[in-house]
Amino acid sequence: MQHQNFAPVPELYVSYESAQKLKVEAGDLVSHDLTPRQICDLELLMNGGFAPLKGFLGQEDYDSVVETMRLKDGSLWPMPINLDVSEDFASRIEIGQDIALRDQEGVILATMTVTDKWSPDKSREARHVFGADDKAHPAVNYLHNEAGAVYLGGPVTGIQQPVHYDFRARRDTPNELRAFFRKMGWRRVVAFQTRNPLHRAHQELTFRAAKEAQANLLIHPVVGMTKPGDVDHFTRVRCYEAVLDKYPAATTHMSLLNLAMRMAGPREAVWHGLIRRNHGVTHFIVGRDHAGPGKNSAGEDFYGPYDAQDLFREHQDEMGIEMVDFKHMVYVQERAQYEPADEIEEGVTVLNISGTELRRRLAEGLEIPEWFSFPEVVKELRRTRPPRARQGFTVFFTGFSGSGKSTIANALMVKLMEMGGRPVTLLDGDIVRKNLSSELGFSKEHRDLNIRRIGYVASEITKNGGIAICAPIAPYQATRRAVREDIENFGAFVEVHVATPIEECERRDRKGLYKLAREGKIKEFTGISDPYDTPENPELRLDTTNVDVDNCAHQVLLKLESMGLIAA
Ligand code: PPS
Repeated sequence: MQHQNFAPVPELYVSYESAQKLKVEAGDLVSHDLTPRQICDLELLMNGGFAPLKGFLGQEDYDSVVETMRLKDGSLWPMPINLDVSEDFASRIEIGQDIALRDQEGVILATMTVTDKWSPDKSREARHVFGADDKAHPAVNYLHNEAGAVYLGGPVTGIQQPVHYDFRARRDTPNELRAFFRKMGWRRVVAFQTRNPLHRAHQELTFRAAKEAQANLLIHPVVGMTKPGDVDHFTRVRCYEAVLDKYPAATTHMSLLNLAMRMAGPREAVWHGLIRRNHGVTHFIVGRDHAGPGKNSAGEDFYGPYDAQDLFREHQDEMGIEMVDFKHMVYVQERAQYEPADEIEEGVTVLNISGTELRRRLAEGLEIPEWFSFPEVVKELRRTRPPRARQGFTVFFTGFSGSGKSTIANALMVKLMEMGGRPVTLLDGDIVRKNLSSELGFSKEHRDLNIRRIGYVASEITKNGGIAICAPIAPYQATRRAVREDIENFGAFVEVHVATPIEECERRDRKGLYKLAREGKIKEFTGISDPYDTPENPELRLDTTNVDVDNCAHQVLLKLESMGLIAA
């Protein structure tokens, strides 16, 4: 049986006076600007959430964690926590050098003494840690497409916590939570990890878990980084606050965890357990498919539904935290209450609304019954996710030069403006290159930068309820995917592959560029001397050969209509 251990966890911060001094000295060090994910990792390193880690992993610890889920001293630790940087930055760093770690505004949060520098085998990391080197897994995709090529490792000296302006009163370090539990006399605490809004079923299951473990309850949602496409944490926290009133007073506490999830299923569950243990928790709820990333590229689940529970159970004694199985709760209509699915007799009417069905109902503005969720929660979700026909969205055309992207995009824009209701912006390849990217050429790096800029503007337009129509070549699949992920946080991303064959584009040669490309006068020309990754699953594919522009634009409109983005 686990009981609360009230001793504080070690933090990596220096005293206030030393921090002031160190901050001034660190101003002269070479600086690394932390990515959003690294800021989350650093916060938990510094405040003891990742104890026993003392910094970003060195190479031996990394190898050992990747292959055996243990640090080289044998301590259980399932997740590599690395400071990934670019090759260019790494080439300027010597072993033994101190570097300053800055947040995105340039504030120095910590220094790190670099003890290790190496180029990791990312495919090996993906296979061991995430179970497959498959980019359908969000963390594998991150590893290959976002993370830098070189890892730096070494001990971290904490200067200050990352600043959070939102929900400050709801954020606690491990030692603050431990002190709170001590003050309240809570000796047994069961934590519930979540990245989703809580509905009645969750309330019921957490309530039951607390009763079963004879423990107080900690709702411990992740507000750092979750799965792309999740409900944003601002909305979720407002939803959690609404649900908190439904628990018996003084038995339940909510605290926000600034963790960057990896969606690594079984390993992630063990990681979550260790993090919660560091926060002074004695019990942890592990569900079916805990921290599951969804389907792999073959359409199958990455992990078995109970793999996470099995791995957790195997290690729980060593971790010092006990697992409470998540009960799948369903609503029994006859008795008007939630009950565990495995305790229900045959013949009763069981009601359930899946996550997908909930999203559909929100998107289409349909009823969400009171037995499923609390009216306050539904109200918050509806505020953030109005029906699709009132949300912003992006139509992203991609295809060869001369495929007809711009012409169709222009026709679509006019048709959408004729309908009215939302502002429409066209980000055509040529217009963008004139106004946003005039200094860029056509190397892979520059094309990526160009598409990222377009994606950024489109995501802002989408977020603010407008329609962005983009029409660049956008030849690289990974970049298109990254843009999709950014935009899907705010609204729909409709990829339209203008699949006019290269021969037809060259035959048309409207700008005379293909001729110049063939003559070698234009280098790196897409389709001639530079690659184009054909979109695998676009929302729509158009071939403009023998089809007029009006018809193509009309096909896009029909698609938008079928997706509920414009009213029929
Ligand atoms: S990219 O790859 O998405 O950044 O390209 P994009 O910004 O859409 O720019 C493509 C237009 O630039 C002209 N152009 C070239 N295209 C491809 N390869 C090379 N090397 C090149 N050099 C100039 C070309 O006119 C493209 O316009 P569209 O509208 O696609 O025909």
